[in-house]
Amino acid sequence: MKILLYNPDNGVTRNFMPHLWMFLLQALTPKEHEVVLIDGNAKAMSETELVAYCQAENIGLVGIGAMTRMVARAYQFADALRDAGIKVVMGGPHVTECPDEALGRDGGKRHADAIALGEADETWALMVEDAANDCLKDVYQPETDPKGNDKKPNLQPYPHIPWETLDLDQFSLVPKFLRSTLSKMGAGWGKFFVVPIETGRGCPYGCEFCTVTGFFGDSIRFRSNESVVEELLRLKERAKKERGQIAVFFIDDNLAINVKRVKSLLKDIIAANAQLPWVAQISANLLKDEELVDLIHESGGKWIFIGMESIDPANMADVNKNFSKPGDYQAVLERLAKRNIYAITSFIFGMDNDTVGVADRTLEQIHNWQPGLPVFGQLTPFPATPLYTRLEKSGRLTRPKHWLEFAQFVMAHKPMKMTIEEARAEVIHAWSSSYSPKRNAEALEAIKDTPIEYRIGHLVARFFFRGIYFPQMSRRAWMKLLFENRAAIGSLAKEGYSTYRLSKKKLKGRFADVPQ
Ligand code: B12
Ligand code: SF4
Repeated sequence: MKILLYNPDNGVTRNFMPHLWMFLLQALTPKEHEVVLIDGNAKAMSETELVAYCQAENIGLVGIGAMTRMVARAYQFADALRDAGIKVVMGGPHVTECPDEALGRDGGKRHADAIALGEADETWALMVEDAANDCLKDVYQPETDPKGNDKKPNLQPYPHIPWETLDLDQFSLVPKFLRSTLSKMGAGWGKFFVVPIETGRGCPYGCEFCTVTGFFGDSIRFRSNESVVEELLRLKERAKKERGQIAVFFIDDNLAINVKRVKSLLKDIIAANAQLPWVAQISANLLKDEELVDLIHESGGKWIFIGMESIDPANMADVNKNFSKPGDYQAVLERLAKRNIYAITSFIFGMDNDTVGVADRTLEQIHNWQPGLPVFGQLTPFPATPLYTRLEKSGRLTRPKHWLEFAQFVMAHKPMKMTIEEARAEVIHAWSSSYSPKRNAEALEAIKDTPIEYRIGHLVARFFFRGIYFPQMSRRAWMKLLFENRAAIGSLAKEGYSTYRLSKKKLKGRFADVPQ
């Protein structure tokens, strides 16, 4: 049977990185079946185009994964495929949290022939076999322990994802027309992939708005260091062969949750010379450790995603995230910046103690910090989270099924001290101020003493990261962005060119005395 694994985009913006679940399930598929992957973030398709593709390629089963944010779109694709007689199975956080919706047991339309609840590493092969034998059950769930909890995969051994041979072309971030020219630059920039790798699963912190503790559990399972290092080495080899660049996103929810373990992993990466530029999520409380930050730097860490959420400690207490102290943020960012590591700082507005002006108060703080990539969202009650239950019980949900009527930056409940419209205006104000051409130029100015490659990386990251949250899909939108930032781009290009000429001159001088 030929299987397609499909991840829809959210219809508004695009991710910069493919989803790990697709590669993982592909690796776990029994060998007699062929699996192809399409990520709507990389290859935009309409429902009609996807159906036509599946018919032309004789696809017998489509597996669709989705976060809550893109589930309405996932249902549209699933409906179109099922209407054309193609079997659809679904999995991922949203269908696990709302299984009745996908199966049409809540009175709505049925969207999937079958669903996988929770982690599907150990149920996927059975699902595929049942689909091939035309005997799919409605629900596939991992075995449970005597307490009724899912038995979780222990990640040892970890499936072999064949990065060295996978066709990754759809995921390259370099536009086709620039590939040939850029492949000749330095070590080669003909292709640029951001590849997801996990080193562990689970989080014990249980923040009120988050689905992770409920989904993956509060105890953490780690892969062995050897298996992570081996995967990095294969990726590094591939980047070299293709004259391209590969960066890694360690998608663990908190890479440093066990400090002793992460230090040993980073030391092993350094010892094996398996460094690739990497990004990871680490909470601020764990970044006080100087040795850890040194190891992050030496092992290739470039950007750290920090869920700062709010500069107001009362808000942090409300969402059960007291372990992260706003008073520590500045020192953490300085510690990172000293090693040329920058932070993606994530904030949530519309928390219970937020009032009008929260964006400006937050921006004022951010402007005093080392420049990073701030991102802003509004407090969102995802299904099956403690936050959802609290708001539901107190009758505060204004759109209990907000995912079926997605509206960007519009809250699904009434915040305590401001209106939904005010909260939306705060989020938009924070975004537009943080990524205006003026602010981009200021950020570059603030790091003017760092080597030029860091500053180029910073500006490029600013352009790409914004695209996860704002429409930036068309060539026109990109051209507009580049035009607006032409001053910053021009000055970096000028400096880059003179640095290049200078280094060529120096090289020539060094060889002048060598007999020809
Ligand atoms: C990496 C990541 C991202 C990346 C992008 C996603 C990517 N390309 O990987 C970035 C940083 C861009 C991102 C952004 C967002 N993210 Co995010 N992200 C994650 C993260 C940390 C890892 C995802 C991952 O790969 N997990 C590991 C894999 C193995 O797990 P998995 O995807 O769940 O897959 C397993 C099962 O679910 C199942 N499965 C999954 N799909 C399918 C499909 C089929 C057919 C089957 C059978 C099984 C199956 O099998 C897999 C193996 O067991 C998760 C947290 C987490 N630990 O999962 C949050 C998470 C998915 N993100 C979340 C959210 C909310 C967001 C944002 C909406 C945040 C925001 N406010 O803007 C944005 C949305 C972006 C957008 N464009 O719309 C939530 C989703 C909650 C929910 N119910 O939807 C999560 C769970 C985190 C949280 N705090 O709760 N995210
Ligand atoms: S927000 Fe981060 S730290 Fe909090 S529970 Fe979720 S994954 Fe854990």
